[in-house]
Amino acid sequence: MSPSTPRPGAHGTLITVAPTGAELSKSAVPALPVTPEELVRTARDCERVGAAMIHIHVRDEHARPTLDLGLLTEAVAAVREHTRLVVQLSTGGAVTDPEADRLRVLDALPDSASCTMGTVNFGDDVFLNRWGFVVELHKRMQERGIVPEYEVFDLGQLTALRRLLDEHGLPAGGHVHLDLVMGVPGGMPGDLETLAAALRLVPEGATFSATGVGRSSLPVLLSALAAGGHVRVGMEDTTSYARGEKVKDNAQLVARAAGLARIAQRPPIGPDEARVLLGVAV
Ligand code: KMH
Ligand code: ZN
Repeated sequence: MSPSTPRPGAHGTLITVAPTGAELSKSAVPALPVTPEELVRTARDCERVGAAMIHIHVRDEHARPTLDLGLLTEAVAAVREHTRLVVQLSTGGAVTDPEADRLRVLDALPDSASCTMGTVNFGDDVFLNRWGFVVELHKRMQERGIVPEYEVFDLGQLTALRRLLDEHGLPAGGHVHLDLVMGVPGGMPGDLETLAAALRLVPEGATFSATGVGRSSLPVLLSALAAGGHVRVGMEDTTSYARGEKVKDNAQLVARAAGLARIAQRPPIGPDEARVLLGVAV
């Protein structure tokens, strides 16, 4: 497909939900889905109101973040059994997770997996993504037919993405999709000007979504829709719905994104269209 031909599904909006993440504690945020049952319920609720893909981090029986392969495999199977959502596993994990565990995530054989394009300060921590590690993730996903979503926390990581594609070829599925993760303390800010600057560096023919962390959630959502992009929302990224109002659940955030996408005349696409858009095998 030539870069000038719109991809199937490109006239609508792909909404990804990131329901849990690895940073928040269940005790601080009781609405956070952490058990397999809560994950499946969230996935179903979010699919019903417009999500087409789910970005999953799992928790252990103490609600602590884990990259346990058994739990990841069960989560993939459970979400597939109860929804049509494109299932994406996080290979980012928590900032403390070793590289070997993060690579092993791919053995759970999700449809898609995240692949962060470089190291970034992450609040008081460092989210480490060495070049050699990024290349290894990219190659293993190529071998296993897993479609990456390249996570971009700062503008230089878009240059790294171009280098990755030049040196190691297109990902599984043949299409490049990336997510601009904006507003992380230490990464690029979540505002219109930075989104516009990032768009100049997005590889030709690629699709993008954007995620605004914390207070940047709404400005990034609105800017991404206006720019013809896709969006990621969820409690991994924000727990505040409005000034002084906590998020009730993930579906509330998806429903708001879906409503805005409709207003923008780019209604949410379903999971089947998302598969075509991303190059995920049907
Ligand atoms: N939890 C962050 C350190 C990803 O999922 O790939 C990394 C993260 C990115 O959430
Ligand atoms: Zn994540």
